[in-house]
Amino acid sequence: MKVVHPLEKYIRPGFLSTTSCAGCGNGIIAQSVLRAIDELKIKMDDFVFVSGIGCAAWIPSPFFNADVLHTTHGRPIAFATGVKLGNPKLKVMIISGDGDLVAIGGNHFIHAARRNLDLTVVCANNGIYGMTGGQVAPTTPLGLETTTTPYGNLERPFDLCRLAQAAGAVYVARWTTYHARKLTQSVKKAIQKKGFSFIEVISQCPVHFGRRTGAGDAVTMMKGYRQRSIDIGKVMKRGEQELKGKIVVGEFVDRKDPELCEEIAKMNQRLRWKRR
Ligand SMILES: Cc1ncc(C[n+]2csc(CCOP(=O)(O)OP(=O)(O)O)c2C)c(N)n1
Ligand code: SF4
Ligand SMILES: [Mg+2]
Repeated sequence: MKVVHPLEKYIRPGFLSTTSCAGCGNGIIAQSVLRAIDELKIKMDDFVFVSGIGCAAWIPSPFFNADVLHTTHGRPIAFATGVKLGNPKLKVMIISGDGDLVAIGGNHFIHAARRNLDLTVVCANNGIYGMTGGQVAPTTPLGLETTTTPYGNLERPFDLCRLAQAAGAVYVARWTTYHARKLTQSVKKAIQKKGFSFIEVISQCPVHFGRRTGAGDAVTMMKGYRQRSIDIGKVMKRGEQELKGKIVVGEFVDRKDPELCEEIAKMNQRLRWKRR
């Protein structure tokens, strides 16, 4: 008897193999996203998935059996903005890497959050430029030796969740690939949320981050995620020293704010009345 994976129905026929290296966290992220869609029972036809360039950009493209835009490096949010404004009924989800979204794409990221456009952004944060050979990213931890920081990274990394929060996102959460079930629940919330939702997933790149930096193989990296994670609810009780090296996980923001497409629709309605 042929055993069929319950999520296989969401994969484009003929695209069951993956471009990711063995042990990469991207597969876990793909599974969590598809499981969330499955549990919500939303049709793939209702979605447009958008990614930029990088290993994480291959999570939806070409594998998800839906409309998928594989765009240019740093520009997935710009393309997604056009898609959403063109047809606000669509559910637009961006899945891409940390470099793509917050290095070259950083301005698109903060302004989409500021506008509170109804987009769901899932960032696979492996702390490095994976696809191009392990260069430093704005998420690389201090002191880390990468291809482009052979004597250690001197630049402080961004806290992506705090960045999204400060820019105006209405839903912000961080998980690691160890938290696959919680990630699924979080993606479900983000999809249903009206406005700019951001989920950061700390994800292992065993090939570049793991091997070059001594973080180890995929299993060792994921064990590290489990050991180092601390729930945001427990953070207040801990001192700064105790939080050193920890990964704060959980929901940072879950609130309401006027959403851009709805505000545009209201404005058009007002203008129609005025012209009568
Ligand atoms: C305009 C432009 N600049 C640089 C590149 C080269 N480039 C492709 S992917 C990438 C970084 C990928 O890192 P990230 O977005 O973190 O994705 P990952 O591979 O780590 O998943 C870079 C610098 C490019 N394709 N286009
Ligand atoms: S290079 Fe790293 S991020 Fe890219 S597919 Fe391989 S393990 Fe994943
Ligand atoms: Mg990366």
